[in-house]
Amino acid sequence: KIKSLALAASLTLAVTMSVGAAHAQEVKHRIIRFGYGLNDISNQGRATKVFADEVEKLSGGKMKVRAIGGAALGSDVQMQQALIGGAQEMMVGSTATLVGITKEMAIWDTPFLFNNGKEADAVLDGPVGQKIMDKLQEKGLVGLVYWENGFRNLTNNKRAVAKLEDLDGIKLRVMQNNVFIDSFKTLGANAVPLPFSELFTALETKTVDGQENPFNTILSSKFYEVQKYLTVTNHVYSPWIVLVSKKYWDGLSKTEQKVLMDAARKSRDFERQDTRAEADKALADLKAKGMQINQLSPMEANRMRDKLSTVNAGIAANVGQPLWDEVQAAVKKARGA
Ligand code: TK8
Repeated sequence: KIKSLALAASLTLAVTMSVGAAHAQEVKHRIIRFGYGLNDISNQGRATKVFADEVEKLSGGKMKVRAIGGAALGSDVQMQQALIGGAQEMMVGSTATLVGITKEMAIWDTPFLFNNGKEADAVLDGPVGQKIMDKLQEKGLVGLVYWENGFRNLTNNKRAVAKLEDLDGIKLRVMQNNVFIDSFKTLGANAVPLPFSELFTALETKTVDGQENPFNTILSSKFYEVQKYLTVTNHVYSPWIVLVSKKYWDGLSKTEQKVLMDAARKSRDFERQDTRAEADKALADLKAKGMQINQLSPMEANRMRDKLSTVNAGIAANVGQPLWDEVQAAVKKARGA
């Protein structure tokens, strides 16, 4: 009797396991709403298309990504909340707008952290980049990969900014993020946090005088139509991050999760290449569109850097010194120093 009970138990276990295994490999028909803030002709839109095509291909046409750009599903912050609540499946947006959820994300807002894309790739794709990404999970978000938003540059309508003092009193839109608010206040500007989705109108109606974003975005969002002056500051490198709702993710089979992960990696590699190629010629395009370009002299760049060192101390205190040190060490390693 005892033997047959044990047999029954092990049979039940075997059946459960094989059902579990089948489930782990199952790929269901799914529609994934993937939201983003820029328009579909932007680098963000192009890479989203690559992601969508790859998901469809890898899932044999079963999983379909509905790409919804232009912040039609809401601003970065609104979409993050929809993902946490399970009302939306995926998005891509700035890491900077995540600091209210995961404070460690502020590390990527450190002014002048990276000198070039190669350094950024090495640190973001390395252990510390993964560690910071993984912190999102306890808040209901799963980060898949970092994309490149890029090095940010300053535009405005008031005056050519060639030195630190030229920033005085310029009403500058910044992302909804304390490090950005602090940074630009420290530099003398009047920093106004606004979602990206409201930015073009705010510039057009002169609610704000200026903004800062990579060349790619200044071009694809047509900011040149409403901004005269551009200063090449490269003051910070912004990553984008591809996110999945954790509620949704946990309901996927292992195979489905792998489809999303593999497609995300492919989209990342495409996106960085595409973004860099576009950035390389964007400055000439913006000039041709009539923007007046200023290069910041090395001396002025150093003055800005010095002023911003107080901001760095604030970030270190906020994310914790050990994490700050870990990132600095990773940057040093990436630099080969
Ligand atoms: C797009 C934003 C944008 C960012 C900003 O949703 O807000 O200025 O650079 O890319 O995430």
